[in-house]
Amino acid sequence: MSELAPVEDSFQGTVFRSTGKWADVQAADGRRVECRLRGKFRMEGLRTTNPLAVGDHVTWIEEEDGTGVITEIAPRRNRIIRRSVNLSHEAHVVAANLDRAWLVVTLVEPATSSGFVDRFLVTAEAYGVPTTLLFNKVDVLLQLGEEAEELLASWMAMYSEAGYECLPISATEGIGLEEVRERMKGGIHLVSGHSGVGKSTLLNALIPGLDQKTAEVSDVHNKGVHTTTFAEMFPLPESSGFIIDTPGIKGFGLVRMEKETLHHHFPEMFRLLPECKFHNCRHLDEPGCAVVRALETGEVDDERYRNYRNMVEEFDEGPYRAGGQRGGSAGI
Ligand SMILES: Nc1nc2c(ncn2[C@@H]2O[C@H](COP(=O)(O)OP(=O)(O)O)[C@@H](O)[C@H]2O)c(=O)[nH]1
Ligand SMILES: [Mg+2]
Ligand SMILES: [Zn+2]
Repeated sequence: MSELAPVEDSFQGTVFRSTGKWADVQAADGRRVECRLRGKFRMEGLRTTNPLAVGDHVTWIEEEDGTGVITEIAPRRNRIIRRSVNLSHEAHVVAANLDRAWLVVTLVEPATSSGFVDRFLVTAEAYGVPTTLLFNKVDVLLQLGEEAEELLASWMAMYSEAGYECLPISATEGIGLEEVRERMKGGIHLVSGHSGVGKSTLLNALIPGLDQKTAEVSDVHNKGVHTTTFAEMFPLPESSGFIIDTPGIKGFGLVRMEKETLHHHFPEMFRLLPECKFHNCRHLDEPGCAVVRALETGEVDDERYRNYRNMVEEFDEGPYRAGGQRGGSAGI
């Protein structure tokens, strides 16, 4: 008589929706299974309200009733967390294992500020998530004439020189979307940006049949009702990629960032650090600073630098202050 326990078949998959203890998991072959967690899981020593997040890679075994039991959560490559709404010491993991963030920016209707963009980019850097800027509504810009076109060109120059991929698109006219589709084949992608910039319109264009509510609908019928913080992930057609929509989340939240190393998250400044006289130069008022020199040649953009200084000041005064209400975390 053998004393070996029977070997259970286990499967690999990715969580594409998660509400508390249950998660919807998609297997590599496209099969979808509703799974629950076995026992207690604690990832990375974090106290989280949700042990499972969208984007988590899991192992599960099948139950007789067709549901699954998750036995393992793979270590996360990265994750976005937010402070839980109810319990201030617990974090809510919004999404995990992101390959890329796509920040939708509009220069008109509505105008996005570079301060907002830079805050997002700094946080994405700190989380280790590469970001592409999508300049949406270029159809509107093109109708506004030369000045508007120059504005777009200057923004694209500012961010591509800083090291970010920039794509001009129009979600309604289909401009530039083929490139976005191509770039999203495979991997997990997060779409973010201010309200009204066209995120839902973009998702609808990328995923036919998705039918996410856009401004025209939601403004009339359910003004300001988008309060859910549960992210949802949708499979992209004709690809193994996923796209994440985060309704009600305007930016990345809660990342531990030290005031002293904030400048590490500005890639164009970080590149210059070895050329500064002091190895721990913060590019503020130190002598022999290569970043300050680069401002004169235009190698570092004034506006990016100004936004950096503003963030440093906010650390000193405000909500990011170490030991302050947010415990030294920068929330956006
Ligand atoms: N002209 C133009 N309008 C757009 C474009 N993309 C989105 N919109 C419009 O902008 C408004 C807000 O779009 P929506 O997708 O709801 O924005 P969200 O809040 O970011 O999800 C809607 O009226 C869309 O039709 C675009 O590329 N060009
Ligand atoms: Mg929307
Ligand atoms: Zn310096």
